[in-house]
Amino acid sequence: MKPDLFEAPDYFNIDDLLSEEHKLVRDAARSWVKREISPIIEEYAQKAEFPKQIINGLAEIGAFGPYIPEEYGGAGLDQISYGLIMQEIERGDSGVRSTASVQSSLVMYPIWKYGSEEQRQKYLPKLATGEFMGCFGLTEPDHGSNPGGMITNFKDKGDHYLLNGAKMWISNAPFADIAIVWAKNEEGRIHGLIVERGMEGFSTPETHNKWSLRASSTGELIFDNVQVPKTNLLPGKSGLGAPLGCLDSARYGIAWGAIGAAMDCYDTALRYAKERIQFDKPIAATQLQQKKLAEMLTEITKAQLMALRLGQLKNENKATTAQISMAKRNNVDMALKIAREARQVLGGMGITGEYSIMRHMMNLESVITYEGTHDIHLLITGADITGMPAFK
Ligand code: TGC
Ligand code: FAD
Repeated sequence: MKPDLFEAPDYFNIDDLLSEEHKLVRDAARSWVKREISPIIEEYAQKAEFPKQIINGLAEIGAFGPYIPEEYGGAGLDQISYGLIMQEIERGDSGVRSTASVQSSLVMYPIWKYGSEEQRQKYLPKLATGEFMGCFGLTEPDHGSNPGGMITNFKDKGDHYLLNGAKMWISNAPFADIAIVWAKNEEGRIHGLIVERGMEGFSTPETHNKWSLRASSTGELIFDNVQVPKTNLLPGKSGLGAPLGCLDSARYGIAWGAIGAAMDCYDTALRYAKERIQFDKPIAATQLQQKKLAEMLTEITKAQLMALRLGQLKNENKATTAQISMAKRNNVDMALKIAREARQVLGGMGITGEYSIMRHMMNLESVITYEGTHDIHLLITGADITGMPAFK
């Protein structure tokens, strides 16, 4: 792969709106990605393997629980810092950002928000350092966009719960130490359970043959009469709103992360267009390539402003689910379109692993599907503006 010469576009001087802390956190993540991710990521994506050696580094840049309070081992940062970290990691690879998103927003967040004090003390500090890795099981083979229909269930057996069912498409599942599993009780009410690796009847087979997020490890969660201690139920919240609340946090991070992938594609295409000579001049001097590059930068700038404003609203606890959906949908779609355009700027070279663009493009096909598909986010916006949900 080519050396990482990334220079971040900031056409509207958005850096001027960031605090010194934001810039320090962002720059630390940016240098780490250049040093630790860029040199290895193509190889790991090609061999479809998660580079486990980066876990310590992710913890060191604050990617595991950036906004979790320091008393629980988190970095105690604000929501804009969280977004900036996700942006920088996804600039390297969406699959690596997935690992950080899941650990922070889908594992640490529910333990922090819905867990008991004992659960917080037991799990959060170890999740923050990466000593424990987690995954989040909501999706099932027959219930993806409609998680409320889930059939995974648990029964009260007096001194423990008995868990049965299966989850699929679960990021980090094959190596996770713990899983936050969403299941229905005997009354059909959804609860979160902390399931630990090693519990009898719990297995996590890996999902192979992915053309997307190849550097992220995806798997199933299978529960065959798993005895879960009663102390492992998250007591603070039940109902579908509990997992959906976690998704708000993760989707917010993706709205920032996708900008990172888009910036990398734009920057690569711009550099290539200036250097590539055809018909005795750089292709950057042609109107058609300039149209592509100018439109990419315009869309990146709009997405940056949307993410920053959403971050301000999140910091004030004012961001709504529908606003988060709009930003996730817009920014991932923007990134995928830019990846496709940028790939064309590179001609044949664009399909090779010498450059990051094709990997970003394939990754973004997952990002536009997980955490709520492109269609589902449009329907969330539609429901919000009309008051008439059209899901069912
Ligand atoms: P609906 O009737 O709308 O809502 C059910 C209950 O939930 C409440 N609620 C929320 N609460 C908190 N936060 C939110 N964002 C909430 N959205 C809804 C709602 O008020 C209601 O509460 P109550 O008390 O009245 O019961 O539910 P619905 O069944 O009609 O579904 C709505 C829909 C389609 C929007 C929802 O199911 C949805 O978002 N579906 C998409 C599923 C999804 O996003 N799955 C993601 C799985 S995790 C993943 O992909 C991780 S990838 C990680 C990585 O690698 O980065
Ligand atoms: P479906 O729900 O079957 O949707 C198929 C198509 O139908 C989509 O285009 C959808 O938009 C459309 N559709 C569905 N309902 C409607 C409707 N009402 N109106 C119009 N169109 C509709 N899940 C987890 O729980 N944890 C994870 O860690 C996780 N990681 C993932 C990692 C990867 C790589 C991938 C690909 C997925 C992951 N997921 C995870 C699952 C992901 O959240 C689901 O794939 C996603 O929610 C969509 O569900 P589905 O694949 O079953 O598609």
